[in-house]
Amino acid sequence: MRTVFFAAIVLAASSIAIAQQTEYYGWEGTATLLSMYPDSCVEATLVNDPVHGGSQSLELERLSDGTPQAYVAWIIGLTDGDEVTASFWRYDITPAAAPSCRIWAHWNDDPGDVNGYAGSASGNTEYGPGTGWDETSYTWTVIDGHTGLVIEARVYSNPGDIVWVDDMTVTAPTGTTIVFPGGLSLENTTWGDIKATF
Ligand SMILES: [Ca+2]
Repeated sequence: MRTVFFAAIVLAASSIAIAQQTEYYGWEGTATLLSMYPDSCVEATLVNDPVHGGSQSLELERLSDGTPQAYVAWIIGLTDGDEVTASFWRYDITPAAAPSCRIWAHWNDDPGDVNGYAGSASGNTEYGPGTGWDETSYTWTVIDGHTGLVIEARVYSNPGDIVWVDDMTVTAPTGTTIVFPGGLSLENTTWGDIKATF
């Protein structure tokens, strides 16, 4: 996944004339999540069935009573007025009932810590048809001086509920950094390290 991340940087650096960049993540490697909140709120596993694309998807089993926030992408270097669109495919087969999955996000104004939190950024309130795979997406517009956004997959509504996620796409302005699971060695990485790679 490190290769994917550096490829993303090269792509970003080579497309300065283009306003937006789009990156893709399909859980085909070994990384599951960037982080989560609260701690131990989900069990995240890579599985071979069901799969939307490739040979693996992300399985999320809710462990906590509170709504789990599974961090699947992190966009750094945003400024007011920027637009970020994220989408992923989700799988559940219980129409109008749990388990269900939503795409959501929160602001994170600390570019050196994926666990930084600067308030909810809302998301797509639809739970989907619950008839197998469907794609959910949302577009966030940056306000109030926020500089980072963390995309979440949320699992509703009870401990033991399981959903699957696959084929994620994030579009953000050129010049920002899109981080996917496994894309950074977060515990050893500072914003200075990130800047130094450009
Ligand atoms: Ca996949």
